[in-house]
Amino acid sequence: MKHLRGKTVFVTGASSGFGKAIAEAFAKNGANLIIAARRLDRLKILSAELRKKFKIEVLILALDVRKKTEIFKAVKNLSAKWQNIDILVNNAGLSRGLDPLHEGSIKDWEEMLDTNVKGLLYVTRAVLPGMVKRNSGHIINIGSIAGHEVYPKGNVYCASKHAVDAITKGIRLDVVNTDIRVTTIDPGLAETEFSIVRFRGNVNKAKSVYNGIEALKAEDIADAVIYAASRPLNFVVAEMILLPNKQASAGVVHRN
Ligand code: NDP
Ligand code: 8X3
Repeated sequence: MKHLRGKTVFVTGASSGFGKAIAEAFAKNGANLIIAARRLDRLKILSAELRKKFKIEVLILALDVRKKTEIFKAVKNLSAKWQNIDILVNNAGLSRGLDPLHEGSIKDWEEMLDTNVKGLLYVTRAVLPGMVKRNSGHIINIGSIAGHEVYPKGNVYCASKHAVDAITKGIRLDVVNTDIRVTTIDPGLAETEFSIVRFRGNVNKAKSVYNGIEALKAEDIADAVIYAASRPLNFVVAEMILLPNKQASAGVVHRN
């Protein structure tokens, strides 16, 4: 797509699932990429594949979005070539556990809030000033249906995604006098490593989340991101909710 060729796109959580598919989709459209996550080995493999296949440039950042000092340092130290980030995709995130609040693990809550909320804020705070200065850019947050509705035992994860929804709206208000665009893409059930992480490696339990439905694929989310990113500059996709056809709401799923 001509709008995306040569753009600099920063994708957090690019080592797996949506982030990896989003990076691939931007690469396919000729964008240059900054890919970030904690698992450097995976980023190296992805980077080599994308460079070779799409002849684009890729910068790898080994980054834990919970570590604010490292984030600000990494963004500040970007070379001139990489400094002008056109599109930031705040995708890094996770769920831990599925428990009633009175039995929930405080450690799990902190990990979700530190990653999904504070991590997204830190990365945005580091990147957005450059966009404001240049009067151009696009922030694309990966929210969730869990940012619109709460499902049983989803308490803190849902709260973290409600926060992403509020932050997205807040940024859009704060940059309304600029040409910057702010989008949230909010999927329902999509089969990635998300549930494996939620259930700490219990693959069978993770699989059962998607039993009897055709869940969304990471590529479906990447398609939506590319749609939003490639609209003309006067057009902002403010919010998109993406559900598999047999999911009617966060908690209502018809399984065959
Ligand atoms: P995956 O588990 O497949 O991918 C999660 C990504 O986030 C990984 O690349 C992981 O990288 C990265 N990540 C997690 N914690 C950190 C951290 N502290 N610092 C940097 N990167 C981190 O899950 P998905 O692709 O499904 O999830 C992506 C986003 O989509 C999340 O925000 C999730 O909440 C959201 N979402 C998922 C849905 C689903 O059903 N799958 C539906 C709606 C929203 P690494 O571990 O290498 O750091
Ligand atoms: C992930 C979607 O409904 O599995 O955000 O929590 S859900």
